Amino acid sequence: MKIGIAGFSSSGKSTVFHWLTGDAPDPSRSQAGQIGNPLVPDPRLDFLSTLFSPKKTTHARMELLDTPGLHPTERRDNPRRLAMMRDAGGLMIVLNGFAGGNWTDELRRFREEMLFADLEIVMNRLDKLKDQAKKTKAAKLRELDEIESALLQRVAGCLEKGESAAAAHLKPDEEKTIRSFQLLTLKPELIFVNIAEDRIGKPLPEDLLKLAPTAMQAPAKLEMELAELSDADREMFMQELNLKDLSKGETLRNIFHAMNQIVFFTVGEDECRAWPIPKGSTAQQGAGHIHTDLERGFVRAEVVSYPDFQKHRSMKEAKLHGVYRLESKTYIVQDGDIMHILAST
Ligand SMILES: Nc1nc2c(ncn2[C@@H]2O[C@H](COP(=O)(O)OP(=O)(O)OP(=O)(O)O)[C@@H](O)[C@H]2O)c(=O)[nH]1
Ligand SMILES: [Mg+2]
Repeated sequence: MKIGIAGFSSSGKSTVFHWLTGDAPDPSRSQAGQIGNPLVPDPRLDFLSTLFSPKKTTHARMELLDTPGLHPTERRDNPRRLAMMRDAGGLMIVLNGFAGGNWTDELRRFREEMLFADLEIVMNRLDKLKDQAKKTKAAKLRELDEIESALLQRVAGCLEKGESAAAAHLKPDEEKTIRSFQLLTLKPELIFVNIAEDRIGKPLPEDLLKLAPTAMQAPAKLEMELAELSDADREMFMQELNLKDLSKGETLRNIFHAMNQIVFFTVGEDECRAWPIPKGSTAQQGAGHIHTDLERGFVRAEVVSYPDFQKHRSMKEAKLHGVYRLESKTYIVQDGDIMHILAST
């Protein structure tokens, strides 16, 4: 899943991209959007790896796309920039927490840009459907257009009230009908405030949390500079700054979860691995991420939840203690499950 780093210009997106991916922004690629693939650190996988000492440990990775920022006043180029965000499956919205502006206001204005852009797409499509209705003769096609039209009117109703398209609470099949429009306000999002040193340890403002309850903050630029120091120097600076932990790992995990992604683990002496899947996936769908043959030939999944595995440390011990389960293809995978897929090939 591609996650777009979005925001107004100069909010610190490329700095955040550099911090999270380790890739320095390449100016020649900034217009097209630079992509990086950071892995998602997971202490659970590290623990499993100490148990099995496998030849290989493979963390989940995600795809981050650094997009050029929207200009708040010179908006000529904004449509193209918004289009880049559309292509992403989710958004990390970076607010400028180092230049002294009002973050809540910045978020409100950014959301407004997204709402207007979505409304424009929805209205254009509604106009088109209206024209089409006059020409289309086939009853079946007319019916499909009417369904789509009613759906889009519902979405437009939300957008006009200043609510996101997500507030229309679309059912999965409805969501599918309008998926191709890639509405920005339908995407999962994480609000990230890129703060300056003087905000370390202070909570986010209440009015911002009211708008975005899962918003988080970190001093991206400072943390990147700290990462380049020797361990001793880093500790010294961190103490001086009253910075308890570096938050890159937590930020990556937060993004991952905000995008409705979870992992399941496979373990063994060859490889311990985290497999990213959308939340709500079935065991059979999860198996398909490993190999299509495992999905096709799926018979059962041997499953132990992470806390149980942590306690008993092997499938065998889990079995002895009654926390080992055999699940069918419709089982909904839980974050951290240790799974072994049994398939007929
Ligand atoms: N003091 C301070 N400056 C920062 C911080 N983050 C970014 N900057 C500075 O702000 C300027 C813009 O940062 P970028 O990361 O390039 O911002 P951007 O959002 O990618 O900008 P566009 O791509 O042009 O929209 C640069 O000069 C950065 O050095 C920060 O946390 N603290
Ligand atoms: Mg940038």
